[in-house]
Amino acid sequence: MAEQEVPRLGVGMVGYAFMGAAHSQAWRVAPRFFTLPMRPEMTAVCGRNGPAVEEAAARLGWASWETDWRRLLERDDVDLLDVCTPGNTHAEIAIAALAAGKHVLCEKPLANTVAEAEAMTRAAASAPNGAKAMVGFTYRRVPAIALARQIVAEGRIGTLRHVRAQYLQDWIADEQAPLSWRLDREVAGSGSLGDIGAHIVDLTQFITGDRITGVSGLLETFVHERPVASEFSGLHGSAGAERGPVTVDDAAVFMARFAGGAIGTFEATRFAWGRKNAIRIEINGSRGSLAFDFEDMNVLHYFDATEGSRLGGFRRIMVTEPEHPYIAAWWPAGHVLGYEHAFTHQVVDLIGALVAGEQPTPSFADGLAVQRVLDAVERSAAADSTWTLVATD
Ligand code: SOE
Repeated sequence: MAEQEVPRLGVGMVGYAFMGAAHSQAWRVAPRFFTLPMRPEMTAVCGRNGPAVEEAAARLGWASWETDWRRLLERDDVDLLDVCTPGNTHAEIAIAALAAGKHVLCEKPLANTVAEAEAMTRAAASAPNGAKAMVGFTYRRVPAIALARQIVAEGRIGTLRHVRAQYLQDWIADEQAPLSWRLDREVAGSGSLGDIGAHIVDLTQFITGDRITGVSGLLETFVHERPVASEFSGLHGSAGAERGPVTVDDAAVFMARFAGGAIGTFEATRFAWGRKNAIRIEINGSRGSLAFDFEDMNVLHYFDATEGSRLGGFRRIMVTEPEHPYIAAWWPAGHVLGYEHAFTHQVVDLIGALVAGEQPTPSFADGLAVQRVLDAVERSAAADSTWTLVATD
């Protein structure tokens, strides 16, 4: 399709820090590598600080900027709001955008509470103008993860028995690492549980095609007070003399049952020295196993138990072949992809769904399902790890 024939999608992005930069990269790059049925236009970026958002617009490639997100709803040249702000603002912005008939891409976790996530899901279900909503559980779009989903869906792992998931980081393992909004319950909702535990809940539900039904959880805060940061770049900030309280969990572990009979163990922490962004998922079923580690994100390990014990063994699949999900648009085999590519794939899939008039996934209902698991873990942890059922509709 010639470029001028495809309709445009005016994007307005709220927030321009770490996630905003990753999303900007995706909006910029997606139409240059993928043939898209709609042309995204980086129409406006929004942030409260005028000079800072003006600078970000120029640096990240946005055509204009605003200091109030409500302005984006009034603009006819904005069709979609990309919400890259902390969790405490997601519900208000997303619900208003959907009511105004704008599509929404909202960063994870969907919200800070189940009630907010429910309201957002209702808003998505009743949005005028065919507006659609999607939550940004971006790691689903890592090619090796998408391949893992395919392998499970093809029945190659058989009946699922074990789901083992860890999300390990170390950016606050240093007790002097400064406070960021991610350590403030009012803003972030929870700590490691919502920030990174949410990802492994979504990923395991996505790969298995199953839902977590009950949990027993444990939350811990190791460091209760930290220096207040003056400046932040990505996850790291410069500390001043002032100190403030940490009001979220530093680590979360929980056991889980899946509806299909599998049992799971989950661990999310930002205190695992040496582990930078280690999302590790291992699945064992009646016919085989899968293993993935984001720190080696182009690789998926697959064990096929039907091969027998003499020559059987874990197969290291380099997920960079054109047959693999998303790869054909990129480089020759072995020319590996990185963190930012999954954000590009997210844009590609979102646009594909919008043009087809389909519900993009993960939907707000999927985001709500994750929120309910997080909520059950919190309730369980508050009740001495009592077995707690995950709410359903
Ligand atoms: C910080 O822990 C963080 O940036 C998370 O907020 C992201 O969701 C995760 O993907 C990377 O780490």
